[in-house]
Amino acid sequence: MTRWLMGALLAACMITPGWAQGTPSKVRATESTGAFAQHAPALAFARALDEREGWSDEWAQRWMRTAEFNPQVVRLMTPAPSGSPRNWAVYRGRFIEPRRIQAGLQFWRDNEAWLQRAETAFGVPAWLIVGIIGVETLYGQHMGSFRVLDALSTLAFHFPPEHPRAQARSDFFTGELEALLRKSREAGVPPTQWRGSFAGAIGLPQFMPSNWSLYGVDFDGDGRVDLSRSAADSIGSVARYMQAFGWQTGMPTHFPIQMQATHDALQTLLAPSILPTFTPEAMNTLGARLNAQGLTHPGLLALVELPNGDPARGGQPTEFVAGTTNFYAITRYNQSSFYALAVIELGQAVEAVWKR
Ligand SMILES: [Ca+2]
Repeated sequence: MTRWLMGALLAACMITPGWAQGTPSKVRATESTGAFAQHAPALAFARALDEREGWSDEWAQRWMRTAEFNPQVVRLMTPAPSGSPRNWAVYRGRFIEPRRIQAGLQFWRDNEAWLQRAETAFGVPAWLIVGIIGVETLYGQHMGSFRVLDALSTLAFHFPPEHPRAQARSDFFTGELEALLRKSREAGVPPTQWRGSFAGAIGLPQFMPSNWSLYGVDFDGDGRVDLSRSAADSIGSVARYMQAFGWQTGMPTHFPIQMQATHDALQTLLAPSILPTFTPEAMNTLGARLNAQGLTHPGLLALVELPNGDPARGGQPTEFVAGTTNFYAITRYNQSSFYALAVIELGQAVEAVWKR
């Protein structure tokens, strides 16, 4: 058994154990044996943070020294060699399936009042929240067992250099490591205690630490935001996040398209990617034919391309939909049109059964 596997199994047995609300002075780092104990850039980062925050107990430096390098995190973050073409049908099949729809129905049943309250407070529909939490973690069943402090330290200081945006990503994860240290101190929780994905996302909605601080909601009113164990807090936080990123109550997410565009027109339509850019009339004129509802949509649209593998090797033809600004808002959670459409279809599939 590899050390990583052993760590993962151990972590799985103690995912987000309960903690008492502590105070920073009592939550002391007792070991200083991590791989980052001798890592000059990491320690310089921590020293600067301690100085900036006025942490005279050297909170950041002490915890930085306990962080471990995790090679599995680097492997998972390294881009796969470009090979098989993207396939929406395969991706969709992983999420829009009976087991996940059933679990979504149970989640809706268990949390009906919270979902309703979120809808009222933030204008974000229950089906969208159910879709997001279902795609992210299967309603809390797959929240990740990586030690978040190790994952973020590894990605901040050893980001795979072959990634096309390595420096920007490394900066991003340094910011998230800072947010984790700050959040932990505020909550009186040892930074080593958080478990999450290999990218450092935490809890039922897989929030990054900075999002936890910015958009976390104590929806059940117990005095803290708990995204690992409180479905209510997770529901409120997802709703607040979607509201903050421009969700507009009542606006559809997308419309069907009958594709009749020429090759050149298609390139024009795809150039802005998922950013809504075209009026319905312009899109229709370029050959992406909308139905009556799409044609009367008052806002801008994006042509969303959904390849189904390589048609020359048995793949189905590429599908297209017209995404509204609400479709775009979902991609602020995860920048992928496959992700956004899976969230929409899962949430609406669960809602269809719920309302039956
Ligand atoms: Ca709470």
